[in-house]
Amino acid sequence: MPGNPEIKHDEGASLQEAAPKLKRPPLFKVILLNDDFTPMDFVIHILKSFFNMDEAKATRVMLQVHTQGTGVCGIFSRDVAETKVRQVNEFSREHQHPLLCSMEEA
Ligand code: TYC
Repeated sequence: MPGNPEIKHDEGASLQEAAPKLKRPPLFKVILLNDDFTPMDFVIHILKSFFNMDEAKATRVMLQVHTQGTGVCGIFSRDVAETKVRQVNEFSREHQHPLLCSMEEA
């Protein structure tokens, strides 16, 4: 009898699986840091060639870094962000510029 308080209705409770705890993998912001030495044109070139920005967007981001100290180049998976950071820093060193690229969780 469904309403009878003497009858227990918990059959199957012990068979229930735990809810799967699926977390989305974290995303990472790739950022540029300002310095006093890297030429503005070089930074614009980096933003166009490594982050597929057009001239106008690259100029805006470069000026954001120049005036605020930091700026976001893009948001990527961990692997892609790590590769971008390494490529930008290697390219800057090859050209004897101190430009620093880094990443932080978005
Ligand atoms: N501050 C640099 C200059 O005056 C330009 C610059 C912009 C450097 C952005 C780094 O991430 C940077 N030449």
